[in-house]
Amino acid sequence: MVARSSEVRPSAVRHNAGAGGGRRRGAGRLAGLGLGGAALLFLLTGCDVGKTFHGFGWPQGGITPQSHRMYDLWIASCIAALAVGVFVWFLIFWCVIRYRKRGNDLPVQTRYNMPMEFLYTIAPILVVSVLFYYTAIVQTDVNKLSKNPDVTVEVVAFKWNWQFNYRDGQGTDANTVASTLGTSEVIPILVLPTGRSIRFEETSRDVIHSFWVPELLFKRDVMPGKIRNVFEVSSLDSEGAYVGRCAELCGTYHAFMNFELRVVSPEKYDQFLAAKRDGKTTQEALSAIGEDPYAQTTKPFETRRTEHNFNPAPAGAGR
Ligand SMILES: [Cu+2]
Repeated sequence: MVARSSEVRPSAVRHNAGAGGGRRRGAGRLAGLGLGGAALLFLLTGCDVGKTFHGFGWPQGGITPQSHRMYDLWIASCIAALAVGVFVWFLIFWCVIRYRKRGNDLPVQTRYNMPMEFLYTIAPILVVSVLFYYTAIVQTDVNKLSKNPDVTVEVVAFKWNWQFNYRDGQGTDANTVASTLGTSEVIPILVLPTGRSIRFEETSRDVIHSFWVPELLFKRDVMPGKIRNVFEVSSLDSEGAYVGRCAELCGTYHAFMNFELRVVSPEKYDQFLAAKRDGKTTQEALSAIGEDPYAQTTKPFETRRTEHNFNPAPAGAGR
């Protein structure tokens, strides 16, 4: 049975009788809730929320300004989602307890309550608009390309390794001045300087791969054909060795497709590039600038390819 809105039920009368006091109490509770929320927010901003909650599942310690902005967006979105979630849980449990069944009377019906319906509609739109606004700002910043980046490197992916070409300009018309090629025995090392803007121009020789250095908090697909996926970081902030991986399942040895990003000082980078231009190998050039010539963060994988397991004849063949 559905109650018509014109019906006045005993429970409704009881509620209406105390409506003035109830509304005041409701307003008081709402104010208390708002104050509590503000206090919680104040407390949370007092400490490093990201660190306390381990980045809410995102890697911490990004090494570019872009990664810091993406990280902050992630943390803020998580806090917003948690705030909404906790508020909804509170409302659910409050309704369950406050309006649990007390008799056989149908409770007061609140259909066509315009303020409530308006709130249902406007609150999600507001939340989504705020999230969209900040996402658009960060995304635009991350995708921004400058006219004249300090360093341009061409990332060439192939099954199943990487080649890094240091370029003298942007686009396909530029020339490669030095190159590093990965093999099954030696992990390719991409040497880049701190404090300079770097453009990555990606292209693939065969299938779709994905260029991923976890510390950039960023990955971008490497596409075959004429598509050149380009992105930039405005600087690399800390020297060190960072593992890089292919993040797109690209075939049998996809998991072996690792490389290393080695971030060095601008002076060392210039010396490295000069040595490479002089015809030195990447390992010799790294040794010349006092760096470990081999990858520190990953090692070549054992492909376990032998004459016994390489394309073995199917069982029973030849009998
Ligand atoms: Cu791949």
